[in-house]
Amino acid sequence: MTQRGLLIVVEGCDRSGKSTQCDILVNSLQQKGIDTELVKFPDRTTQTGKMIDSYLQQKSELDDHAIHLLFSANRWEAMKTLSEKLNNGKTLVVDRYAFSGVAFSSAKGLDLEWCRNPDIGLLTPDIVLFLDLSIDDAEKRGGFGDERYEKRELQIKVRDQFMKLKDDSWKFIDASQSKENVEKEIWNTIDATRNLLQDNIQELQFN
Ligand code: FDM
Ligand code: MG
Repeated sequence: MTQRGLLIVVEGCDRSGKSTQCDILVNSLQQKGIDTELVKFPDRTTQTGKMIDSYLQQKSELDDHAIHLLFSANRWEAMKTLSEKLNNGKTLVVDRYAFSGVAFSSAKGLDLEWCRNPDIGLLTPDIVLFLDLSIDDAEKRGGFGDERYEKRELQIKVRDQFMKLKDDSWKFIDASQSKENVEKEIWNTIDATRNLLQDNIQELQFN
């Protein structure tokens, strides 16, 4: 029987280096001979993803609850494919997941518990890496972009919400270090967790 792949989630505020580090991690895992694929949420290519993309680019307006549910639907529609891949032995590195969903919407003022509900039942990550960077440091990295949420005040609130969501299983990575050092710290964390999980890998869990 093939051992299932790992579901590795990478979270963090904007400009923390998530996407760069996800690419590096996928490459490193592949080089070790581990069948790995990158997944990104929101997936802007699907029908829900196109609505989300238009909203983020401020080309359309949506009620805060409605966009929250769309982000969640965007994950739900991927679950069948992702669980099949994992069960076939593929490891997935996921750039943002439901934690971003709850952190951003609750930072806008929606009730935290209400925000959690639509994501109940999604695949549970084996590892959550949180790329930790202060908003001051994030801003020093050339400022935020033009998308809807890329504003200092909101980013500060999002970070506070992430801190409410974290639990003991999260691995905090100091994202203010050089790219190479962040890469090393992530690799060491993954390697340790992988060894730990290898002998004791559970069936896929749903939260
Ligand atoms: N975002 C992302 C949410 O508000 N909810 C979600 O569920 C997810 C996955 O969308 F500002 C926000 C976070 C970010 C924006 O993300 C787009 P990327 O990673 O910058 O594409
Ligand atoms: Mg962005």
